[in-house]
Amino acid sequence: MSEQKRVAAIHDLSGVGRCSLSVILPTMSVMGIQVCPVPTALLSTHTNGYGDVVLKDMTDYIPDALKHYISAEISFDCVYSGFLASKAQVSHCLEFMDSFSGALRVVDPVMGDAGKRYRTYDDELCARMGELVAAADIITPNLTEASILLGQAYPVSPLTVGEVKQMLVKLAAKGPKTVVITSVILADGEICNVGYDSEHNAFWRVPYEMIPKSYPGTGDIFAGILTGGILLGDSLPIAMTRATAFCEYAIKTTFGYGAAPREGVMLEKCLPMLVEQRTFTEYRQL
Ligand code: PXL
Repeated sequence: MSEQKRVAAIHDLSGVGRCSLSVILPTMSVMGIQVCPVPTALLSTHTNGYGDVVLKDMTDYIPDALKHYISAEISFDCVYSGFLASKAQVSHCLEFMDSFSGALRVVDPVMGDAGKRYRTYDDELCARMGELVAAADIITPNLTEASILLGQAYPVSPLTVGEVKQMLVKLAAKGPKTVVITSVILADGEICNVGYDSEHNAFWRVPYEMIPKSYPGTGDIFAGILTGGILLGDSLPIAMTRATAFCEYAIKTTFGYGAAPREGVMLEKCLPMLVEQRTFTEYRQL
């Protein structure tokens, strides 16, 4: 019997720009996890830097694919949702999660970055994302998405540890046991990914070096590796550190080569790092 974990990844497939399924498939596969893509939309490129995008909405496909998986008695160890193309897809993700009892529910509430919403997300879709968050075990918003979910303004200045803990606790109060917020600038000068395990009342931070460029898809890579780590038995701080270490390495590689940011990180050069089974321990308590 295979012990391999199987994940349904409900996310978009963008042809150019190294984000969403294009980066989740290779990273989680290298970790030894079977990723089954459930595309929410097909896009010619991601929506950030290539002008007018061709987008084919896959809303009708998702419930039909789910029906097929149920009738074929296919099960999943995890249902992981990301970029959604319509409000109806929120209901489809909930149906997917409800259909596989015991599956870990991971919601990456992809909605925006650097204080701005992605152009395909409107108020209603952002509001419905809250329903998915409420049903999740683990959520992985960046600071922009965490602010949207909490109905708060995007913080323009660094946050105190107390303010960050408050955001983590308020998000956990919406339902998920585990909350991770990425790209947080702390008042003590550190740039961190921060996490909260509400069952053990434990707060974590994983600092990383800030690079003065932003690459699309790094949040997707982070969420995929974090999910993979948890499925393979990592604790929260170890999985956060594994995901942070890989993103930092991929970003520094890409920055070092001077590649165009809109193309995302140079993943192909970096994947071998994920074969390593060692644990990553550069986390601290928040
Ligand atoms: O990486 C997040 C993301 C996912 N999917 C699409 C995007 C983006 C960010 O720009 O445009 C289509």
